[in-house]
Amino acid sequence: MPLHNADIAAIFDEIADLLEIRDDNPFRVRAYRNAARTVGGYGREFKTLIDSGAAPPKLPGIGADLSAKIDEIVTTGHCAMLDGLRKQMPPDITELLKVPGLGPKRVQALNRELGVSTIAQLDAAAHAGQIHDIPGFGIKSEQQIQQALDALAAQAGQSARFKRPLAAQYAQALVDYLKRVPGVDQVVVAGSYRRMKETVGDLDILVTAAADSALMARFIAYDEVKTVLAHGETRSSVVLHNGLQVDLRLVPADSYGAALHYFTGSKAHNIAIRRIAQELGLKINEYGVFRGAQRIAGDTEESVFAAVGLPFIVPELREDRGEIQAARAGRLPRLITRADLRGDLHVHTRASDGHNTIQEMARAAQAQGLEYIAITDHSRRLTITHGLDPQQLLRQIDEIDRINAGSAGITILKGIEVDILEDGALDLPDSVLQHLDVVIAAVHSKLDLPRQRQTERLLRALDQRYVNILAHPTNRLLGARGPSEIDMLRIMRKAKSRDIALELDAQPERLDLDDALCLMARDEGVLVAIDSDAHGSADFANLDYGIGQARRGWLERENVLNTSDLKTLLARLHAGRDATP
Ligand code: DGT
Ligand code: CA
Ligand code: CA
Repeated sequence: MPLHNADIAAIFDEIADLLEIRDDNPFRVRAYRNAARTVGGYGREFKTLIDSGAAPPKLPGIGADLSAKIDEIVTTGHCAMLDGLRKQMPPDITELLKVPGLGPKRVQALNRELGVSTIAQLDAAAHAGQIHDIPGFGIKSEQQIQQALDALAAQAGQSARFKRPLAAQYAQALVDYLKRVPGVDQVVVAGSYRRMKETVGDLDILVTAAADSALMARFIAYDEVKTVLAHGETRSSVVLHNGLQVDLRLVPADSYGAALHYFTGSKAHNIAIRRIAQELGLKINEYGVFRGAQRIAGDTEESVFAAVGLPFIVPELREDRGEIQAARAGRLPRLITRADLRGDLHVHTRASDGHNTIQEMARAAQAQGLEYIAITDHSRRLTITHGLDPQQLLRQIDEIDRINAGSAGITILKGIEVDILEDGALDLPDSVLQHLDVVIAAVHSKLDLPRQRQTERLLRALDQRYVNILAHPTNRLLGARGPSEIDMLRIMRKAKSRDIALELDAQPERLDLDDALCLMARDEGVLVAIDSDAHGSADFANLDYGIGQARRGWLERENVLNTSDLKTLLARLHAGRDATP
């Protein structure tokens, strides 16, 4: 089975988990955690580099010891240190970390106090009411654990969806492989992937090829393939080692457009288009558009849309959420592109839980074509992230002034990601916030308050004078945590009245706002800030995911705060402060 950076990262993460569960040195834990992040986010495969004899790259936080471990993993497929740790610990204990709300510390306590080391034992202990007596737990946490276990059990019945970065890594490698098969012409990934959905259920790949190409044989022989579900002349399906299903279809060149339209979907969009075709006396399927027996369109997607009287609709909009009516009326949005983003307003550094310095982040942002970034580390309340207190923040402000004075090409704005406390007050006083260019307010605790209280909490935070942006508004984590209960319409209207932007946090596991909420923000006239929430210099790539989500949410350049040039941006940020609550 091929070895990817993600596999190396998983090994480092497991080491960090095990070390943390057995209460090892926190710096050691952090070193493995950071290494996992760095390796997982590195753009080139370590295995390819090491196999080719190239010198391994020098990466921040990867010293000689970790470098040697990477070498060992790549060459042997194992890590002796992990094997050793596993032998010392109960075999399934890291499974417990998958229960939302259980971190290594709590797993350790459960194991120490109750001998719990499996999900089944945890379930039994929760049912027996044994958990709430452990120091640090209580009736509430016992209930939460039970709920989380029920949710996990329900999820186990459904097949997992893949987050975009992982799907993209496998999709691109497979497309490259298929393009190298002799006789193959076009290779395109359709389905939800092409519609830029945040997660995909499976990959749907279309290929045009010469009649005598060995496409299907080569496809099922791909080295990532674990199981072949179907193998035919025009259609095959496989499951890769990581569990991702791939459906491959060979389509005739003159049906390419019709097939691409059909397999791009969504199903709801297809059905709506088919209804229009029927009204026009046409038949539409994956082979083309037909009047009687005569084919009138289908070689390109444009021809398919034109046959039903519509201009081209981009894949991101094809959800039957009004795109067909808009296309008819000539009112399709001019969707935002990555090139429209002039800056990034949510960036972390080593001062809190980031991995790079201010200068390193600025350089990386500049290389991505950005004109400004805001440094927005966490505030003091978030102790696990080493949040800044007023003195530390004021020192960072001075440091940014010095860096800005001595460098050109990119402007560094002074900011903070200030914690919203349970009552909606902020973690830092106005006397400190007033020195900043950008204040992002964010909830990181008490995510499960009842709807009314959560809404009041956010409304109160939005009334604080210096707030410019509400970060990751729902706090959902894809596949792990649902959105907080919030009356989003009231939040949006308050934000609009105070010139506050809502964030689309572009971390691929957050993508919060989601597409539907972006659409709502657009309708309500609230500005959206598309931010990387970068914690390392490679994370500016997140902006692409954010743009994908924003496009699915119909956002145009005018709807997004950080498409402004610096002067306009600063004016907008200041306008909010002067709008009286
Ligand atoms: P996924 O894989 O769950 O993320 O979502 P999709 O949209 O990729 O769905 P998938 O893989 O089941 O099918 C790919 C496309 O094929 C889908 O977007 C539209 C088309 N399609 C599938 N089933 C039907 C159907 O019953 N009717 C129509 N009109 N189109 C369909
Ligand atoms: Ca699919
Ligand atoms: Ca499919």
